[in-house]
Amino acid sequence: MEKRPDIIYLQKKAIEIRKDILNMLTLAGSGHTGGSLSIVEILVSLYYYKLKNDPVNPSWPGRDRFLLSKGHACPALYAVLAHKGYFPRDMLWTLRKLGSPLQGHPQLGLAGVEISSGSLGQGLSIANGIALAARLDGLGIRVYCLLGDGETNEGQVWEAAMTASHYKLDNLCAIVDYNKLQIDGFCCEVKDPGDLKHKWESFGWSVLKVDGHDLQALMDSYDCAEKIKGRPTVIIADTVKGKGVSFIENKVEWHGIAPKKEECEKALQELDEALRKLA
Ligand SMILES: Cc1ncc(C[n+]2csc(CCOP(=O)(O)OP(=O)(O)O)c2C)c(N)n1
Ligand SMILES: [Mg+2]
Repeated sequence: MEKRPDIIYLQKKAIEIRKDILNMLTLAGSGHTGGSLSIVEILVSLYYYKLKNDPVNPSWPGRDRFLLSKGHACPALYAVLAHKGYFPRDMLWTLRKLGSPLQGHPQLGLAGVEISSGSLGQGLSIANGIALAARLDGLGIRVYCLLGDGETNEGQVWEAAMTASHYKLDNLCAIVDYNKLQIDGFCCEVKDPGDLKHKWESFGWSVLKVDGHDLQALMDSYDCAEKIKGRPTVIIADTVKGKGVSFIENKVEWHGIAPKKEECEKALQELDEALRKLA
């Protein structure tokens, strides 16, 4: 079993990533704030603990693959990739600028980005293909795919879910960012996904539920998923959209807008306070 990083180090890292996300979005003047903030711990626990990866050699064939199917949350992915050393952190401040490789949705070509995404519903199908090919090639890698809960309204997700269980893709782990909100309302009001655990189980998946902001619990769930053989596993990560900033948390209006300068300053103060408490 991999050695676990110090939990305070990871908690601090999560706050630093949140600060970078807010600064990036504020400088860009547009983008997805709530859905980026909700996935920070999911990404930090993957990239700083679970994923076999090599930022110096991002196309190393032996790497585990991470696919951000909910591509609009890419500010979180970009910030984590920069902190891991895939590219210089200064590039973060070019988010959404003309000619920047850091566009509003991820594009292939940027180190660490495995798929272009943004059109919701497609990531799990691609993850199936990668997981199947890896098994045929005897690569011994794992594939992780992060979906939004609203995204699971897409029919393609369920076609992919059937495919994965049909082919017994136990090297595949889906993660659902269960933040209960989507673009213009609460998921249960827009199109109620119902009992997600039940649904995935009936599609032949093994299901784990976890507090999506508890780094230790997330690391446990990735370890547990790896041990489950003969079927794919989905981790339903209970999260709060906008997590970490009081006036952004759980607010539908913070889906597709960036903070203004004053809002960003207020948010950064809150996060600095959280950092001081950890010190
Ligand atoms: C195929 C497709 N339809 C619509 C959109 C527009 N869109 C962007 S984000 C979003 C909401 C997705 O909700 P969820 O998956 O819960 O992600 P969260 O907002 O919670 O991060 C929508 C509908 C899209 N990107 N792709
Ligand atoms: Mg959501």
